[in-house]
Parts: sequence; C-alpha cells; structure tokens
Amino acid sequence: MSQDFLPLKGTDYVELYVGNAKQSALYYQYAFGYELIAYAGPETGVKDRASYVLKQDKIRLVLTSPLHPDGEIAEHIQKHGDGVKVLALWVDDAEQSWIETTNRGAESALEPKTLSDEFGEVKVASIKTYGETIHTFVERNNYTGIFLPGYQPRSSTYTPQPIGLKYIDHCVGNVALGEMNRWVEFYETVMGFKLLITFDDEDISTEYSALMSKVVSNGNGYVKFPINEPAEGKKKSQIEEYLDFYRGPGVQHMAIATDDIIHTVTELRKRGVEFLVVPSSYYDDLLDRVGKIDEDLQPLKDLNILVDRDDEGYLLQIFTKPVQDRPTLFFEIIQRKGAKSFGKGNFKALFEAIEREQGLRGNL
Ligand code: TYF
Ligand code: FE
Repeated sequence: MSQDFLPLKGTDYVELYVGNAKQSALYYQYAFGYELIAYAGPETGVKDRASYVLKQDKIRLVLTSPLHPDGEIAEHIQKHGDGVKVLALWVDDAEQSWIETTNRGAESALEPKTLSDEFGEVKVASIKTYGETIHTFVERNNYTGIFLPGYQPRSSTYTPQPIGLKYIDHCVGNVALGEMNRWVEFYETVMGFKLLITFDDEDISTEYSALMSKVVSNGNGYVKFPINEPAEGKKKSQIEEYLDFYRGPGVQHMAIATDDIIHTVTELRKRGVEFLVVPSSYYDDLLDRVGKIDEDLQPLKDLNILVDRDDEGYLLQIFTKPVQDRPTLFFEIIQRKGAKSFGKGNFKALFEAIEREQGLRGNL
C-alpha cells in the first residue's frame, strides 16, 4: 500500500462564525454541556474579533464574532448566518499537509505560519473546501498553552456537567446540484480520502425531497465527511432549502458521538434542545427490523431515538432541529454499537420528519 500523504490524527477543532459569540457560548455551555476553556479578543490583544473556545471530552468548538461591520467574518455572517467556517484537522506537519494538498490542486486559504507564545509553537495552514468553508491543518509541537497562541484560559462561573458528548463522528457538507462528485474527487485526489459509501436517489427519495450522498473517509477512518447534493424530487429537496438559506454550500450537520445516548438526549431535552420527531409507529416494528438490542424500547420511544443495524452491529441516532433561525446547521447525536454505517434504514422516517418541518416553514 502506498504511504498516506496526509496522515490525520483527528479533528482538532470546529470554528463557527456567529452573530453573538458571547451568547452562543452560553447556549453551547448551558444546553450541550460544553465547558468554556479559552478566549481571545481585545483583552488578549486581538482587536477585530472575540472567540470563545468550548470543550467536552475530545471536542473543541470555537465561536467567533466580529467586532466591526466590515471584514471577512462580518461578511460571512451577513451572507450565511451563523455557520461553520473551519473544520480543523490535527496533523504532525502542517506545512507538509499544505504542500501535499496544494500540489494536488487545493486552493490555499492561509500559507503555513507559526504561531508562538510562552507556551510553545503551533503551526497552521489552511486550504479551501466547498463554499466558504476551509480546512486548517494544526500542528501542535509540544504546545502546552490552553488552545492556540493568542488565546488565554477563561472559565465561566456556570460550570455545566458534561452530558456525554465525546468526539466528532462525522461532519456533513451540502453542495450544489451536480457538484457532489466533484467534491468527492477533491477529497480523494487532494486529500487522499477513500469513498466509503454511496447513497443514491433510490435509497433516499421520499415523497417530496430527494438527495444523493457519498461518504469519504481518511486512511485511519478518524475523519469522515459525507457530501450531500439535492436530487430531483416532486418538491423542493431539504438540501435545496439549506442552500437557499445558507446562500451556498456549507456544513449541514455535525454528528457527535456518545457512549450513552439515552442519558445524553435526556439531558439535552431537559435543557431545551429540540429534536426532530418521527411518528410513534416507527417503534411498532423496530425490533423486527433491527433485532435484539441492549436498550429498552420504551426510553428510546419516549426520547424519539432512532435505531439502525448493519453487518457489523447497530447504531442509535437522533437529530436536532436547526440550531439557528435559518434552516441550516443542525446536530446529530450518535451512539455506535459496532455499526460503521450512517443509519440508512432511518432515512425515510428521518427525511419525512425533516420535510414536515420544511412544510411548516413554507419551504416545500
Ligand atoms: O450523515 C448521514 O449520512 C446521516 C443521514 O440531510 C443524513 O446522518 C443524511 C442527510 C441528511 C440528514 C441526515
Ligand atoms: Fe450524519
């Protein structure tokens, strides 16, 4: 086997550009159980923005707002609303990652550069992907600071209990009609990823919307990026609704892994996080479809958690409603019990639930 030219150690962080980072940070702390660990802003010598870093187990979220109406961040928010700007990847060599990918056709977003403070050095470099989203390669050479140079430790007087969110399982991109294969090829050619799964029209068209999806994964499987595009349906695809409101391609959902989905979803619901609802008939024949599972049926039904099985095991999953007023970014909570797939058996029930919401918004 040929050498992996882009070895990835996992997701380093995900950065969202949001209208009010101070308030978003409290939402993610309060509702999702993240802990505030770091901050950069005017008080730390960064004049044009404020960034809050939240952590839960292996997950780091960065929430950034501009302090002025002009500039790249403000323009991003004006156009897209709140959304994911950076999917940062943890590497051993940021410059080499940038060289390998730009040599293969990636467009640079940031040339390799070294950030340093009294806690050491971090090297970063970025390339563009779909829409205005970028990948930042992060090389942490024995860096002992809280996050990145420029950030200072920061805590909140509100210290939530973690609710079991462990790591990012996958991040999904929505791209324009006819562009899915181009982006799959980008991940294959430029980043050395492999095509893992294809979902075509047949797998996933409902009465209304339809979509196509291909999942690409890096060599060690730590980083998985499904890519969706709209397909012709009777009515407007959920992917088109996203593209209309995000004004272009972008991150549709992040799936976060838990080891105890019943606990995690119970806590999220208590704190007011809203989830998509499938009809109770979904549970009538669930055990016939998926066979024996460790969990009791009743709490799954009470919490509206979905279950699917593949050759290697089963998975439990649930989807939040969009987490901002535009019908764009949402979260998936997933617990894998052996299954490596994405819940194809749930697509119909899930997409019908998404379409009911789309209908309520008048966007079908
Ligand atoms: O990531 C996935 O493939 C699953 C299913 O619009 C999915 O979470 C696919 C498309 C979509 C919502 C969920
Ligand atoms: Fe997913």
